[in-house]
Amino acid sequence: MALLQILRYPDPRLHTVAKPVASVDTRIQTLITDMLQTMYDAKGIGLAATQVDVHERLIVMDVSEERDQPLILINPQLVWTSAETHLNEEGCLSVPGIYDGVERFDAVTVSALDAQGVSRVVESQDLLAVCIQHEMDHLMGKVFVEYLSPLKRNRIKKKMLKAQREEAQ
Ligand code: K1U
Ligand code: ZN
Repeated sequence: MALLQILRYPDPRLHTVAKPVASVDTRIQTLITDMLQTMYDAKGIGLAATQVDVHERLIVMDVSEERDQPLILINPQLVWTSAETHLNEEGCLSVPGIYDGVERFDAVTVSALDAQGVSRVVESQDLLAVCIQHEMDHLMGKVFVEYLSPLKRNRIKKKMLKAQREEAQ
């Protein structure tokens, strides 16, 4: 197992569009193990491969209280979205310390492969639905701050760059 480095906004690699996973092999299974460890260590509820600089369509999540219900989505596709949307408070491990509201579908259904390469359909609502939409955005190279106003986004960008400069000293 290994802890992976999480890219920090505004790293341009976060805007890379991920390619489909070609084969669910031992390389992908090792990546899943490492991404889960990285997500749990960072106290996140989700992590997209994009955030660890791997540009393939893979997401790990766990929204359970006990942190014992990992969910793996490989090559996820949205197959249904609810008519209703809500503004939800979101955070991001690539934008530490920043939380803001994003409008998301209340419920979504995705089809994806699981960690064994078996095709599954996952129905979600509430926090899991929000997390799936947030992580699928990462796979398209989109970070949640891009839903915010240019003014807020620029402030966040400056704050992140300042924190990264201070950390490097
Ligand atoms: O993708 C990521 O960076 C992980 C992100 C997922 C996420 C959190 C909240 C809403 C949508 C997506 C996080 O895990 S941020 C940290 C966190 O644990 C958290 C923050 C706010 C609410 C719940 C959890
Ligand atoms: Zn994120």
